[in-house]
Amino acid sequence: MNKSLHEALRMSEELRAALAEGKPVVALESTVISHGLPYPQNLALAREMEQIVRDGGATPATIALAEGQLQIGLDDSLLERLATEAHVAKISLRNLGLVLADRALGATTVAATMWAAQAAGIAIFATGGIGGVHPGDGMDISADLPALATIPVCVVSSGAKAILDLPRTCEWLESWGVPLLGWQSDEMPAFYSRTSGRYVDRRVEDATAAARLIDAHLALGRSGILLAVPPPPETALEATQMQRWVQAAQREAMARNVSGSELTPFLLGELATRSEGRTLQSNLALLKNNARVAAQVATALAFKRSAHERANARS
Ligand code: PSU
Ligand code: MN
Repeated sequence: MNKSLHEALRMSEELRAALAEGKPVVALESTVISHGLPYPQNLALAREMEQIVRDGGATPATIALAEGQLQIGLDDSLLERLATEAHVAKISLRNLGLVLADRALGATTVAATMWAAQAAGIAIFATGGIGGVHPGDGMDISADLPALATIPVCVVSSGAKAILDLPRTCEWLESWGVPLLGWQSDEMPAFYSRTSGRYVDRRVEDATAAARLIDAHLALGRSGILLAVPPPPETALEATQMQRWVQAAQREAMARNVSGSELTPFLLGELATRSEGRTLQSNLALLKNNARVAAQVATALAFKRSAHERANARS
């Protein structure tokens, strides 16, 4: 790691120790807290995800920008600021350095969180849904996709958010060499819905099977890998009903000229209103479930890597 990068990263002592000892760690993003969910559910969710990771035997590493540093492993007061402050910058790869220079508060998207995780040596990252190709002329593509194409980190999510063009998003990931694993499923989930009609590259039944494939892919050091986890059935929403809400939200965004980084938060808010909170309940449930699965996979991966080291030490 070069000197200025070293200075730009701040890791909690707990995490530093966990990583040095090869213990399981799960990275968590912060845009979902600041821009993806309303207060106070966002703060409760941020705390719950960390607790779920701990209950799963791993150390949580929530990531954000504050005081001119990329902070990995946040204290509760920073979680609270991310959840409550009105002006939190949404950080992707394009503005990461710029907001570091401003020393402003910033919440990391999937793209920026992947980058930070990789810089810190964290392999597994849990979130709700990745960004992708927005419907329309195919020109609005989330920086999450190029991040997945170039950063060797495993993203545990329920696929791409429901507001996106899922077939085009999957095509993009295929072109750029990002494998799709399905958690106990042959199908790619569609965020709030368990089915999409698109198939994954490989189905995995448990964390050990997932860790084996993830380890082999990440060892190539080329690109990320997606572990797609269907949302819990109790709060999953039906695909055709979802499509009606999504189309209505998209018409509203067009009418109000919402675009750029504001589009995703706007659409998520519209969906929550139109569904009378059902998308919000579903989103919260799948985020927690993904944290639980990620902790299992991080534990299996740490076990596999330490077994490998022990075998090497013997030979
Ligand atoms: N997952 C959620 N809610 C969210 C997001 C993910 O359940 O709000 C965030 C992620 O941070 C993701 C971002 O990177 O939305 C995508 O934004 P955009 O489409 O502007 O790239
Ligand atoms: Mn965009």
